[in-house]
Amino acid sequence: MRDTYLVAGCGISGIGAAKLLLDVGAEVILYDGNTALDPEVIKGKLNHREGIRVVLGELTPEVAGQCKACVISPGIPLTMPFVEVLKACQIPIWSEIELAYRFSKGKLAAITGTNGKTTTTALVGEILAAHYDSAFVVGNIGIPYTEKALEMREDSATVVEVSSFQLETILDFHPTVSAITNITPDHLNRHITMENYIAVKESVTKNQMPDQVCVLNYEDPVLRTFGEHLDRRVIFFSSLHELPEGLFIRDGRIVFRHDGVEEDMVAVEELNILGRHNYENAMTAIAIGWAMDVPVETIRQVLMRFQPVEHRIEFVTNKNGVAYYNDSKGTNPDAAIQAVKAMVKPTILIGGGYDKGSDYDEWIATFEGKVKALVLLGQTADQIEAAARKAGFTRILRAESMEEAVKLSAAEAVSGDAVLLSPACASWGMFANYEERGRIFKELVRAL
Ligand code: UMA
Repeated sequence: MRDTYLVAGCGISGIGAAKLLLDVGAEVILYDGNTALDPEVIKGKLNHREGIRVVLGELTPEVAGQCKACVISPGIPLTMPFVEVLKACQIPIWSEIELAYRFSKGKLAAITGTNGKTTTTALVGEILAAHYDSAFVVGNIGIPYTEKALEMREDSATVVEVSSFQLETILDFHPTVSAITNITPDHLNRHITMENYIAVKESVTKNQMPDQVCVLNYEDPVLRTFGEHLDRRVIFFSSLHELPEGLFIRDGRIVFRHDGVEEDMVAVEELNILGRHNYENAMTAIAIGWAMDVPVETIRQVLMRFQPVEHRIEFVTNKNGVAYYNDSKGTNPDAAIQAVKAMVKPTILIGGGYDKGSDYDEWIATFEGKVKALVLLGQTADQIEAAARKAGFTRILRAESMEEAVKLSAAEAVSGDAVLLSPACASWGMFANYEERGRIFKELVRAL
């Protein structure tokens, strides 16, 4: 008889997991709490027509009891009532990355951390692709690991971006190389305490062997202590201190000291990604690339040509000592929060656009001590201004067009500041799409 698996969540992880399971001959019960979903639409996303059932709303012990294991999507908290049903039936719960790991092959690098993991994952992906014939970039970055796992070979090299949500239910997940970029408070509504959140991030290395590499940020107090007591080959990187072993910046150049040798990697000025956080991302990627057996010269070449993703905290240019960033892809408050968090300089923020009914309070709460002025445009300008004033933020300017927003921002900025377009709203109404909005912003900035 074929094994039956419960796949919880019908988003991209759930569809990826179901496809993998069907491909290897299992039966799948796809479960989702949202009763408004259409089972036929869900089935239409799968690669098989047989062996699939869709259950929406409540999960009964009768259904749960038929399953060998439940593969859970990252967005589902373990406090959901159906998880209690699974526990009562003693059904093991696997993260979607756990399932993928069990079917994947080759070398695996896993990157987690609060910030910087997507850029680092993309950079490591390019480093791996430059050396390996078969390289994959998967995980929280947007391509479910389960979508690609069956394509992997013994000689493949994969980098997976892993979120704390995905790590909560790993069992045997065992990367060849692991990395934690940094840990600052995030997702505490889900993990409840900082201790839980830290423990879940640190678990990325829990199945590694003592001789396997874990890359950690020396400037993060939690990770420094963790690394100092960790029974692994720890490679620390530091943006502030010269380290006896590991990666650091000396005289504007990234240096890698290991096994008694000192490699001069690259001048930070030669990188297209800017800011201390990005130098940290570059150092993480170097350590991972090296631990994944990519020659140092190949890593160096990729570092010098790597470009940030267009419209995602993309550095545009420096004008009069002011750094301009295009984050037009920040089309919702969550994405825009990441952009504000990534800024290391006092920032003039351009926001506002089409109204999707979002709530801006959390976004505004991240401004503190960093955003010095807010330039608003578009349909949501009134609503954002009201929310900002309620939170005590008062340096607010209004613009009728992107041209005016860029001019106002340039006038407001002084040398050493940054100007960031990260609207937290869609572009519709003023632009065809976020790409057009970002391109126009960049043209206006360059013409200043
Ligand atoms: N659902 C339930 N019950 C719940 C919650 C959700 O049934 O209690 C159902 C929803 O009705 C929906 C499905 O679950 O049908 C959605 O599953 P999901 O939220 O896990 O979303 P996916 O589409 O599978 O995308 C997930 C990640 N999403 C989250 O972690 C919230 C994506 O990360 C990831 O790219 C993708 O898997 C592939 O690995 C996004 C993210 O926001 C980008 N990540 C967070 C972050 O980066 O901070 C962690």
